[in-house]
Amino acid sequence: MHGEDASTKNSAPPEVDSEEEIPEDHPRYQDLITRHRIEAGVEKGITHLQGMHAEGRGSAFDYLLGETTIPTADAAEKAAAAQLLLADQPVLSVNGNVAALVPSEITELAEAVDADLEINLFNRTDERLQRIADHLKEHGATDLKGLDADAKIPELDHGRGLVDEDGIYSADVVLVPLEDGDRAEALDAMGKTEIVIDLNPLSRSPQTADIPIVDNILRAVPNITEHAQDLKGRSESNLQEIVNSFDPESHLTAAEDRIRTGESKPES
Ligand code: PTJ
Repeated sequence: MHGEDASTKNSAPPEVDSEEEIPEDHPRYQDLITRHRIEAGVEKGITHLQGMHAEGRGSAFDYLLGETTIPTADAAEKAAAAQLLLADQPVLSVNGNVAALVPSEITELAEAVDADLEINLFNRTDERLQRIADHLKEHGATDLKGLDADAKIPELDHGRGLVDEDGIYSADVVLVPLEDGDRAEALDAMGKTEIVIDLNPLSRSPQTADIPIVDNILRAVPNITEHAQDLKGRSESNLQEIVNSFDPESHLTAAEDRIRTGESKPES
């Protein structure tokens, strides 16, 4: 997508009521799908209005990244799959943007790595929690955590610190996509192994993560699932090797270089 004239290529066809109406041959098809899902999420009461701002930021980074999974992001996604398969108690955290963008895909990932799904909201209300739970169930989720909220992330005030005692609170590995930096840091301080999906390589969340993934969640989640399916049955030592050989710093640097210059540096 680099070098395209965004002003002429970005406009959604008017009056799109369902995503099937978005033409698949549109050069920015994936971006239009993303915008449509977030808009539908807000209308359905599952995505917070601030989720639109978050998506706008993400979309700008994705445009500069070339709307593609760069090679080091693919390596991060493979390492994430291996780490989730190695975990004793993996949990995938779901907020209002994640629920709107990848409800089926995150449910499929949870099944592939035998993880729990936990709804964990920055702007927490019982009404939105329930709507997200219903929405995820419509997309195949069966067992959901996050509704009990019987534990608290230390040093994090308000509803955003509330979690389930038998979910995120006691998990060893947590996937936190599109996360606020404070919460990512607080989870890190609890000693969790954190996997973060975030299109901004400079954000505190990926900077804090053990495995940062700078990629669009729309591409990242299905790719982690695919890697997990390929890696199933591998020995623990082989999975650990995959995790150990992933270098978070090089991935963050490669993503930042790509965003700043539009070019991928050759692997050294
Ligand atoms: O549903 P809630 O109440 O939990 O609120 C969710 C949001 C996302 C509003 C909340 O967590 C928030 O304000 O997050 P931030 O601090 O805006 O961070 C969101 C990060 O996600 C930003 O760094 C964006 O660049 C990134 N992002 C946005 N869309 C995508 C993305 N990363 C990957 N894929 C995307 N599609």
